Amino acid sequence: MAQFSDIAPLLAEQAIELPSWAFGNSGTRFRVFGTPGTPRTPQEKIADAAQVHKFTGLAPKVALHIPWDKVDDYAALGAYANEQGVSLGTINSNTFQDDAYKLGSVTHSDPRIRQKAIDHHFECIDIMHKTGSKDLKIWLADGTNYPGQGDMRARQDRLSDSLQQIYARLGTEQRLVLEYKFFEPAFYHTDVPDWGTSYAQVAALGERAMVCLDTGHHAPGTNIEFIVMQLLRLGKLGAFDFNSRFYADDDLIVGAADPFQLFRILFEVVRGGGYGTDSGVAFMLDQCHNIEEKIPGQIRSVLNVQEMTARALLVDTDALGAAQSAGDVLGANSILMDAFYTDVRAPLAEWRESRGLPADPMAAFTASGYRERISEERVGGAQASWGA
Ligand code: LRH
Ligand code: MN
Ligand code: MN
Repeated sequence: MAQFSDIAPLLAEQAIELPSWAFGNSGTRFRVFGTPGTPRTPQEKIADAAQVHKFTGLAPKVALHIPWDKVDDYAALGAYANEQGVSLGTINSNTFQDDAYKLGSVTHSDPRIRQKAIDHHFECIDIMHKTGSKDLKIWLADGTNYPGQGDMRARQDRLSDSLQQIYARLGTEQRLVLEYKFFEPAFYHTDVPDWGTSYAQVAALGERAMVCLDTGHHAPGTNIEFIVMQLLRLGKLGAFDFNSRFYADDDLIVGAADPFQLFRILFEVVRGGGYGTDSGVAFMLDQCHNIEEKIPGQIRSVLNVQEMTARALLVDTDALGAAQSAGDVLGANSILMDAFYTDVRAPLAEWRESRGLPADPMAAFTASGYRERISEERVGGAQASWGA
């Protein structure tokens, strides 16, 4: 197996983007349990995200969701983020909350509604120019609930046409990243349900259109690392939305439900050239914290990704390749498992200290007094998402 000192320089390349909405109160359709000190503004969400970076060194960017993070002056918001020690990242569009989109957005049969949805994406691109964001991330709630409700083929054609218009509007350095999800809120059919549909749509657009893989958006039992491998092989894996799930789109802390799955995914990322500063694969979290505290929830999340990345980097790929070629089924499996079972927490703590970071970011955040300060200063924090 590789030594920790061999992989240490690679760990320095890790950057995980945080979702602004993880810092607001959000949760299930049932009770949304608030946290004292919840941000009331996009600025306060960014300030909280900056704490995660301050204590872990892992999260230099914050993704925005429009209109949840709508402000008058995006350049000023970007400058504010820089003052906090982070920068603005992906812009997420949102065509799933207006009454107009009840029967669809960019796939809608009514050209006026379709135009409204396209215009929203144009607005997001304008914002990207002001924030310096590279990626426009599109997730669509479009779909139907009943067989016969919509013409699935016509909807796919309209999707393609709308995406073309949006793609054409991007700047030369900007990318379109299309996220898929197998169900919810539509239950009979979803217009972008799987990686294949997302791939077919983005492949038709061009080089700067990519697929986003949200780890919570697959049927139970799906081999997600296979999808990772395939998209990297095809040069179309643009981004991850990391989270974990037991049943559906649970949006729980990444690596909490199934650390082994996270390890397997990250191993394929490394294997396929998707890791590192120049890989073109954006690592993002997409999570909600309903019963746990939000800033520690995000700290735990980035540390989980870091731990499984370190283990994935430790795999002895030469020995693995040899075992695979020799047809050594159990030998190959044990080489992978050796890396997975390696506890990297102590060397990671040392590595953090060597870079001027706290050995234990959770404890350092608790000791900082930030939580107490925001609880006193902020009253009436914002709802982040679905129930708004
Ligand atoms: C959809 C989704 C998508 C949205 C986010 C709030 O389930 O994963 O990425 O933008 O949740
Ligand atoms: Mn997502
Ligand atoms: Mn989701």
